[in-house]
Amino acid sequence: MEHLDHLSINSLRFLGVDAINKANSGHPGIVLGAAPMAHVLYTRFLKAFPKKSNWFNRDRFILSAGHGSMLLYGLNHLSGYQLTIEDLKHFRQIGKTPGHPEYGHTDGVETTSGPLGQGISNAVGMAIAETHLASQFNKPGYDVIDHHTYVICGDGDLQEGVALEAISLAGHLGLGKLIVLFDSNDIQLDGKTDLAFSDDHKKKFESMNWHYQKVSDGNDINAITKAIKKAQKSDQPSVIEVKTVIGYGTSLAGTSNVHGSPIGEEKASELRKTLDWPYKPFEVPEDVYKYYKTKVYNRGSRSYRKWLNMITEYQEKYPTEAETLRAFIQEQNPVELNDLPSFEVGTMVATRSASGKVLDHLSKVYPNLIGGSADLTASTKAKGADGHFSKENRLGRNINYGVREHAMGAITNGMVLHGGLKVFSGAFFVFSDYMKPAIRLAALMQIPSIFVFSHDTIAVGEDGPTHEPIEQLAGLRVIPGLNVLRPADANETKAAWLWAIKQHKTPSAIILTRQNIKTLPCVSMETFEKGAYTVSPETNRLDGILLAAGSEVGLAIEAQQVLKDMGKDVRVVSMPSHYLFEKQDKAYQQSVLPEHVKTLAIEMGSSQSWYKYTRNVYGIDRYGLSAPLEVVIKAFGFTKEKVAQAFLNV
Ligand SMILES: Cc1ncc(C[n+]2csc(CCOP(=O)(O)OP(=O)(O)O)c2C)c(N)n1
Ligand SMILES: [Mg+2]
Repeated sequence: MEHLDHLSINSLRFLGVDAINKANSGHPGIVLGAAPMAHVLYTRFLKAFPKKSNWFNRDRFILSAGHGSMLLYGLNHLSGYQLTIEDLKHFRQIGKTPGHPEYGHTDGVETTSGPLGQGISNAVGMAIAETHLASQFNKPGYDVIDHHTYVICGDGDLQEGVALEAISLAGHLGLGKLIVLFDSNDIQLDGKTDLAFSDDHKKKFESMNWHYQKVSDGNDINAITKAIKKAQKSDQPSVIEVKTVIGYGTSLAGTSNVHGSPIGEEKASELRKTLDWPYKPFEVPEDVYKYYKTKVYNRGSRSYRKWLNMITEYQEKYPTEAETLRAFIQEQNPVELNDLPSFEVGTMVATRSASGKVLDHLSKVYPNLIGGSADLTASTKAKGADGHFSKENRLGRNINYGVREHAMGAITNGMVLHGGLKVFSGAFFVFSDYMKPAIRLAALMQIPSIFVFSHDTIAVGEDGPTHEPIEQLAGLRVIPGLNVLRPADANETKAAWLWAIKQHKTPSAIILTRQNIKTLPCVSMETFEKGAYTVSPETNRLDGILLAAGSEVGLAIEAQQVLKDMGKDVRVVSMPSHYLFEKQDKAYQQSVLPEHVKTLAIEMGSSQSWYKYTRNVYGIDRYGLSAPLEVVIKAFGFTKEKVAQAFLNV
């Protein structure tokens, strides 16, 4: 091994060991074992310019095994990202070096990783985004979009279902520029992987249409280099299983004891002797900084400049494409509510159908809108334009996920993180449970993924309780930073989409009906954006309020009439978004839902999320039934008469 490589790899190892010791918390095992492969990747291959960390055509690198965050921080510090040695000294304190990598928090971090399986699945999304945009914009001699997506993952990542879903899809789609380095150390938290795992990685990956290679010695940087070069040539996604020793060099090497606890001062001194490391904690030899400056920073700078020159020529030769690319990257939003298809008041339209129509329209206005469903396109109507995205048709904007909801969520996030695209996914609402970890991460990362869900209540009917959401609305509404939009009709559906597509930092879940519902008097964007508004006012005096969302708004309006006939003058408030309503000032909130006015919240789902607005909730806190929808709805008392009676009973 070249002297400088040796020195650099040990710098990474000791930055990890010492920062983790100082924090008295962290995962040194992976840092010690995987430092060589990470070093090879950065110094030989990674095309990124640390000074311009958001350069659009950079290679993406994802540390899917996010518990190895100190490896990423070490690499990014040496490479010249905005991450000082002081930041590393504050590992796991409030600051730039949190326990697991956090997107938007630390320069050079491409995604939030740590929940195992998510990072590698995000990477599949990034690789899809790259190849889609490349096919759209590249011209002979002008590969303006041309980068790899690299991943380091561990044993745990590859045990997760979400990763397997994503890997399977990546192989099917032939994402050749996705390269995974697998830190294969046969150890995980609880002990040896063979406690719970005996798959044959080679057979598994090959059967999923991946290019598989093995490097038997994780310290053999020439073998790793060769393998990555070979992987780059494959038109299949590649995995390189690199056999490593967890906690390399320490007396705990090869055991799970070094997975997730600091090795301590004593063992760190021993390690200094074993690895012949005369330097103090956080002392990095100047030659290592110089080496990274030459190999990563300067190489990246040259690639970046070359790309800028290419883009300048591209702009001259292909001004239209160049302008479109610019608009994609800058996320421009040209649409207003009136531009979208109109739905006549009084007509019966399922909000999933309205959503499908709106989406078709938006796909025309936004040539960068891409997405698809998890084998439910016909049901969710969440379908992208320009045909199916496939190995043969990279321009297709409809992604067939198969029945892989969880990966769909993570891949959606990955495409959004890549940039240049607006991305949606579609599934049955009840199966949002299968996607929850990815939805949560979208919210945590503050990225504008759009999750479309249809079949929102017991009105699903015959498919019965397995398919009838109950607690899902409450469950999603409590995710901080996620806007759950439950439109009351076709026009609110339009507004929901418009809101979602204009976001830069907020993910949306748009919750839609399967059944036809009445189109209500037109909503304005202004009132919709307030989260709740009076959709049908009281006539003279305010005897009470019926507060509802989704299909129950129409029902509340019918119940309002029943109550009127009984001499009660009530207001109906539609609340498509708790999230947006919470953002309004007290005065507005009070004007819509005055205190001390009898208020009944109505929703065909868990009562949980309504108690902050009223003590009186007409909800469903048990599972549904299998029967025709009219029968089910009646059985649960969601008729205008029953609702009116419930109001009177309050
Ligand atoms: C979804 C999820 N489940 C559990 C954990 C907790 N956890 C973190 S690392 C780890 C073991 C992972 O093993 P491996 O990937 O082989 O890492 P190594 O021990 O080799 O560093 C576990 C269970 C997690 N981060 N994410
Ligand atoms: Mg392991």
